[in-house]
Amino acid sequence: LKLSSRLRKAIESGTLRLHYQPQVDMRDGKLVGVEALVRWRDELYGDVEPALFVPVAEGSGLVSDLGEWVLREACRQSALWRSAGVRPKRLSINLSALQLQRGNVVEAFQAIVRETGVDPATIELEVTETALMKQPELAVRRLYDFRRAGVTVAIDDFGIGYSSLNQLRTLPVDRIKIDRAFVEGIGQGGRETGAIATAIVKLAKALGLGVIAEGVETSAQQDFLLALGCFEAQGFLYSKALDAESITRLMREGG
Ligand code: G
Ligand code: G
Ligand code: MN
Ligand code: NA
Repeated sequence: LKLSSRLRKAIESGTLRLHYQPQVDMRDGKLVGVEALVRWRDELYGDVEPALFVPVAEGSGLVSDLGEWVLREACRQSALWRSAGVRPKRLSINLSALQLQRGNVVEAFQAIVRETGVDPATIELEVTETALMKQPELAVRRLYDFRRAGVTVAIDDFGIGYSSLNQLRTLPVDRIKIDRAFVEGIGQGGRETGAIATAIVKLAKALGLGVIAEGVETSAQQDFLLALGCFEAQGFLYSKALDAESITRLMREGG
């Protein structure tokens, strides 16, 4: 059976899962949010990575089904956390390029908000630069619509795509996520050693945008970013993505 048919079955039968990677304030290690990351364990193929099956979904007409499943599940979980009194301040959800272009994506999200009772102000949508470049006018219009629905927007994997700096000035975004490729370079010697991360943090500050570093794995990287005035991070130094129950425990502990 083809991967796309198995994926369709997984979406329909509810065997996908969301894990949540902590986002921390590096100054005190406290949780400032979580990013939802979809997980799929197939009986035949084992764990299939989203980097593999999200493109499969996009190529086989499953993008809305998968995207809406992720949105609904994340919002449902956020509402659960709120009723348990442990709500994270921010829950980031990835939107694929094609998903952003779909005509009904904002309405679908609003329906999910009504259905789950989630506070949209706690939701942040992550879109990649590449997604914004595909059909820029359409993408920008969608982001404005999403923001009117009450969410914030982050540009994911910033620096590796091709968005122009001029476009960034006019985009309806709230935060930049420094791609982990530029965090990796910090403290490694060679030509780059954090130059691009430095430039991105300066750019974010100059434009009045928030900034968060991805893929922080060492305390040397953390110290470098803190010295730049980049205070938020995700990465294996703090935590990999965890299941919802583990996040609940973390929040109860005040982490
Ligand atoms: O968690 P990690 O291997 O698992 O994620 C790999 C890639 O898949 C990342 O680029 C991440 O943004 C993307 N990804 C993870 N979850 C989702 C999702 O729910 N929707 C979309 N569109 N991409 C996702
Ligand atoms: O592209 P996006 O940022 O949405 O994807 C997140 C991806 O990055 C996931 O695959 C996640 O497992 C991975 N990831 C998270 N933290 C780290 C890290 O510190 N190092 C590395 N190498 N990967 C990470
Ligand atoms: Mn992301
Ligand atoms: Na990213």
